[in-house]
Order: sequence, then C-alpha cells, then structure tokens
Amino acid sequence: MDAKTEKIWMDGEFVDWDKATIHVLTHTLHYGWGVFEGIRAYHCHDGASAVFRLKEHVDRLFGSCHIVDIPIPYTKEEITGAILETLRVNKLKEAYIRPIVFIGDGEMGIYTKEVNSRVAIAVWGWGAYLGDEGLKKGIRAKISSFTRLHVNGQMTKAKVCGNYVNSILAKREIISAGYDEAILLDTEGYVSEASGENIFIVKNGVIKTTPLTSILPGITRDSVMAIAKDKGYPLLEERFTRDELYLADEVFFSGTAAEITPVREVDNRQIGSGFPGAITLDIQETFFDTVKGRVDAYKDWLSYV
Ligand code: PPE
Repeated sequence: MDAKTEKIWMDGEFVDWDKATIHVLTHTLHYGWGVFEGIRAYHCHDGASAVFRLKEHVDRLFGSCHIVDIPIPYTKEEITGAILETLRVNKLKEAYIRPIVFIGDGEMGIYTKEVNSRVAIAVWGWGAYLGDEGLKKGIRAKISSFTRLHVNGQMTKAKVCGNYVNSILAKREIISAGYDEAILLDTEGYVSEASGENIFIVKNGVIKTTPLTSILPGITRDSVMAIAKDKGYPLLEERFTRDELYLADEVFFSGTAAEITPVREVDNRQIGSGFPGAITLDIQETFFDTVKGRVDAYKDWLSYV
C-alpha cells in the first residue's frame, strides 16, 4: 500500500480515512463471513482515468454475496456509482479499489437472525503486486503443501473473506522458503491457482488455463482468454498436472493486483528459457495497452472516471 488516501465510502457516506473504523464485535472479523472485490483504475494514455471491467467486478461482488447468502443493501448501480465517486473524491487517477461487504456488530454466534450487512469502499495506490522486476523478468513460484479449497467445502467462485486463510497459509509458507508466489493444487492433485492469481501455461504454442472448477473466476483471466483468442492463439480450458507445469515453455499468472506476471521458475525448475516467453510478453503488452485505453477493440472494458 503506497499511502493512505483521504476518504473511504462507508455505508453510503464518505468518512475520513482515519475514522473508517469498526467495532471489535464485527461479525465478519470473527467468522470471515464477508465478501470483497479487488479492482484497478488506470491512468490512461490520454490523461483520463478508467476503471478496468467495473461491471464484471460489481457483478462478481453481487454473485459472491448470493453464493454465501449475504444480503447487500444497495443496487449494482449504487455500488458502481460509489466506486467511481470514491476515486473522484480522492482525486486518484490510478488506484486499487477494495469494496467489502461485511456483517456489522450485533449478535455474535455462527447463526445470526439479523444480518446487519455493511459496505465499505477504499481506494489506494498499489504498485506492481509481485514487484516491478517480477513483471519484467518473471518470478519464482513454488507449489504449496496446502491444498486449494474443496469445491464443496468453501465456495471458490465467491471472493469470500474467510477463503483467504487458505491463500495466506500457502503464501506465508513459500515466502519463508524464499520464493515469490505459491501455486496450489486442487483436492485431486491437479494445478488449481496461485494464492491470489489464476494460472496459464503455454506448450508448443497452445495456451492452457485451469477450468473454473476450483478457482476464483478471475476477470483478468477472462480478459487474457479474450485477448489470446483474438490474437489467434489456440487456448484450452483444461486441467493439467504439476509435471505439465514443469515442462511448459511459458507460465504466467493473471490477477487484478498481479496483472500479468511471468513465472520463470517453479519448484526450482527453470521454465522454458528462464525468461518471460514470447506469448506471455505479447499478451502482457496488449493487456497494459488495453487498461490504458490504447486498444479500441477493448474500449468497452473501461469505465471512465
Ligand atoms: N484467484 C484468487 C484466489 C484471487 O484472489 C484472485 C485475485 C484471482 C484469482 C484473480 O482474479 P481477478 O483479480 O478477477 O483477475 N486476487 C485479488 C487479491 C489480492 C490481494 O492480495 O488482496 C486481486 O488481485 O485483487
């Protein structure tokens, strides 16, 4: 996080950053039953500011609430407007945007009859998630000993606060072992996703990404798939194994925070040449051109602030 900003939107009003606090008996703090989003706004080439795929992020936020049965006391239009307004009020051209729907204080206990849903939206400057050098040269990943969530244990298609304990365990494990990012396998042993990114591999010119089964349906993943198809690269949504990952010519991650980050090593095995591959670089370049408004074909992915 670069620096605190001025205002946070909380339950329909702007409050000062330092005053955006909650009670210690906030239900979500105890049980993790809340959902959030991660969105980015970019400073475009023409000086404007635009939010990338805002509609899809707001849809996913409401979908997450629906999956875990949290009522959200606003319409999609209201949340969309509030996100744009939060950027304007804070005078930020480029920002990471974090809306969260959580259950406020009231009753404790797993079951609460009254569900006191609250919504907050914070924005702040957030640079390259896996480092500037990682974006350019690629990062070193390791398969975590922690398995990705079972599809009938926690709901992976919802961006649920509590789901992130799994990501945190994996990430802390591999950081302490000296790597940059954790890759998790699903409960059947196939590659699932990284702690906060979806994963792509390239072999003999064919791109593969894991099917939606046990992963968060990434909006960056969806954008990469659209870009890859438009460029004519063959693309499969198909599960793959750990050794297929080792043998890939290229590996990269996609995510709002991580953007398109090449992976140059997995479990101490060099991937391809050990440098970001040609297809990865091609997609990465188009992705950054797209978010900055340079690609007419994808202009409808941008919501101008
Ligand atoms: N998988 C997981 C588990 C995940 O958390 C993310 C986003 C993705 C895939 C990619 O989804 P998308 O952003 O829609 O392309 N991770 C968010 C949280 C990062 C954090 O540390 O917080 C993000 O990138 O905003």
